[in-house]
Amino acid sequence: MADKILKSANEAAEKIVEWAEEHHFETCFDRAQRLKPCPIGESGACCRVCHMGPCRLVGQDAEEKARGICGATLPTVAARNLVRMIAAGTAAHSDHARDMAFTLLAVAEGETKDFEIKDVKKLYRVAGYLGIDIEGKSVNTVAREVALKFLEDFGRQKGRINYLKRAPKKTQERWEKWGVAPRGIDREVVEAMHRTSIGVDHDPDHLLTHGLRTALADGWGGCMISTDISDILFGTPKPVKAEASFGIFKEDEVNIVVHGHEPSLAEMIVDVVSEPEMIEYAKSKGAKGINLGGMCCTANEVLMRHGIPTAGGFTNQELGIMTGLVDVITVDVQCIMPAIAELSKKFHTKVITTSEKAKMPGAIHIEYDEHRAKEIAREIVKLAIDNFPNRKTEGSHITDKFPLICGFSHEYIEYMQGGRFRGSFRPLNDAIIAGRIRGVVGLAGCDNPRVPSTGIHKYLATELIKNDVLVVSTGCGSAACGTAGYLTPEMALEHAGPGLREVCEAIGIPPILHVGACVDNSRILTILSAMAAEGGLSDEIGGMPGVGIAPEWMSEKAIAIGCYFAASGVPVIFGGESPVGSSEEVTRIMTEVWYERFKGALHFEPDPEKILELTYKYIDSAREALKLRKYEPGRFGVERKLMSMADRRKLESAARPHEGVK
Ligand code: SF4
Ligand code: MSK
Repeated sequence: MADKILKSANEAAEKIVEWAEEHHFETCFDRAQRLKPCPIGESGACCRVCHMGPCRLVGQDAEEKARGICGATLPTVAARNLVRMIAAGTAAHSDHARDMAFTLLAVAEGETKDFEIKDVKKLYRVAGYLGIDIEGKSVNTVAREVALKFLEDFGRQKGRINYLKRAPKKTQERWEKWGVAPRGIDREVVEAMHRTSIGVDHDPDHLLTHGLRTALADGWGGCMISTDISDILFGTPKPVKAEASFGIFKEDEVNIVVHGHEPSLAEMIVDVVSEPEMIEYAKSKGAKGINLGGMCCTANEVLMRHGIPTAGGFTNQELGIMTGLVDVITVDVQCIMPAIAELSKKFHTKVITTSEKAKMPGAIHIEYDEHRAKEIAREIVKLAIDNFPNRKTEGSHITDKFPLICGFSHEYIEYMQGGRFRGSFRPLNDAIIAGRIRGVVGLAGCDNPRVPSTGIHKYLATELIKNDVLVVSTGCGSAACGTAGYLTPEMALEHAGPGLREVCEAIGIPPILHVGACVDNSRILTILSAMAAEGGLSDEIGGMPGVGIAPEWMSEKAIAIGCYFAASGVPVIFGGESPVGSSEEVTRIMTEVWYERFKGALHFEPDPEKILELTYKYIDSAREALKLRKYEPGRFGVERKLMSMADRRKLESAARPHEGVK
C-alpha cells in the first residue's frame, strides 16, 4: 500500500483513499507507489524508435560518449523524445478542435437541429479575426465560412495558420525570424513524427525548433479553435457560482458524471437532465431528481458555462466511483484512466464510452453523433436512471464541498475592467505598473499521484496570491483550487497580499481566476496579447511579468502547452523530474537558447520552493527590464482608479437609458 503521505493533499480525496485502503480497493496512488519510473526513460535517455533498440544511452559522460546502435547521441535521443510528446499533445487538442469545427459546420448547414449558435457576437468577432466579411450574410452563412476556414488550418500545406496574426506583431516577427511559424496543424504533427523516426533529423536544436513550430500549431491553432467554437456554440463564459468536491453527489438523486474533454455531448446532457419527462422518470425509479456533475475538463467546460458542479481533476476519477453514488460516468477523450472500467464493476456504476475514437474493455459504448446528439444524451440519462435502483455497494460517502466562482473568459476579464463600453486591459496593466499586482501566473496542468496530488497547486496558489501575483488557472489546476475552496472572493480577503486584495475587492473577483479547460490556455494567450496591445508593459508577449506553471503535469498535452507558451514568450516552469534531464544540451536549448530567441523558456523543477523562487526571479526581472517600480508589498505607485461593479452598472445604465424604463 502507498505511504499515507504520498497520496492526495485534498482532504476529501484523502478520506476516500483511506476508505479504499480499508476495503482493499486499488487506486492510482497505490500503483504510483508500486511502479517506480524507470530512471533511463524518465530522463529521456531511452530511444525506441527502431527495432535495433531500444537503446539506453547511459553511463558516465553519456552526453559526449554514449551512442545508440545507429550512432544517435543523447541530445538527439532526448530531443526526439520531447518532440514526440509535443506531437502527441498537439494531435490531442487539435483533433478535438477538428471535431468542434465539424460540429459548427453541421450546425451551419442545418444537418443537426440539436445545437444552435448561442453567441452570435463571438461568431462575428471570430469572423473578423479570420478576415471573413459578414455584411449582408445570414448567421449560418458566416458560421459555415468560419468552420471551413478553420478546417483549412488542419490540411494546409503552405502558408501560416490563421490565428498567428492574433499575436502581437513583434511576437510574430520572432516566429518568422526563427522559423517556427506553423503552416498547417496536421502537417506539423506529421513532420514531427517523420523527423523523429530513425535516421532523419539528428540536430537537437533543429529538432526542438520544429517541436516549437508544432506546439505553436497547438496553441494558436488547435486550442484556440476549440475555445472559440465552443464559445460560439455554447456561449462565452461569464462568472457563475458553482460547487466542487465529492459532496456534490446526492444520495437521493440520480448522479451522472461527464468526464473527459469534449463539451458537445455534455452540453446536450445538461439540457436533457432538466427535461420534465426525465425528472418524472427518475422519480418513478425512486430518485428525487437528476444531479449532473463533472470530472476533469469536460467538467470545466460545463462548469464555466452552466455552473455544473465538479468532483475534481484527474486523480479524483477513481475516487468518485468509490463514493458508490455515481450511477453513470460518461467518458469522451483524454485523461480517462482505463482503471475506472474495472473498478466500476465492484460498484453499480456504469462507465459509458462515447467517442468513436475511444473504447474501453468493460465499458458500455454509446457512440456520440452530432446529428443525433439529444437522442443519445437521452439514452444515456435514461440508462443512469434505470441504474439508480441498483446502488448496492456501500461507498465512501463524503459530504465536503466548496463554493466557487468560475467563468472568467478573456472577454469577461476585459468587460470587468470597465464595462461593456469601456472594457479594456488598462486597469490590469496599470495595477501591474503601479506594483499593486506584482505579475501574473498561469497555474495549469494536471494533478499527479506521484506527489501528494493537488498539494503543489495549493501551495503555489496560496504563496503566489500572498505575494500579490494574480493567478489565472485552467484544467486540473483549477480543479485543485476549486476543490480546496480557493476560487472565491473571500480567498482574496484571507490570503492575498495588500495590493492584489485591493484590486480583487474593487472589481469583486477572486484572486485566482478560473479561465477554463486545458484548451482554454489559449484564453491566456489572448489575454497576454491584449495586455501587449494595451501598452505600458511589453509590446510583445515576451517580456511581460508573467510565468506559466504546471507543477503536477503528467500528460503529453501539458508538454505541448508548455512549449507553445515558451515559443510565445512566456517562461514556463514544470514540476517533477525533467523528461529530458539526461541531456544538458537539450536543457540548455530549452532554457537559454529559447529565452534568447523568444523570451520564453521551459524549465523542469521538482522542488516547489524553487519553482516559486524562479517565478519571482522571472517576474521581477521583467519588471526591471520594463523599468517598472520595484515590487514592494504594500507600497504602490499611482494608477487609474479601478471601476467597481456598482460604478460599472451605473455607467452601463447611463449609456442605455431606454433599459429599465417601463
Ligand atoms: Fe537505437 Fe538509433 Fe534505433 Fe534509437 S534509432 S533505437 S538510438 S538504433
Ligand atoms: S484534464 S491534461 S489531467 S489538466 Fe484537461 Fe487535467 Fe491534465 Fe488532463
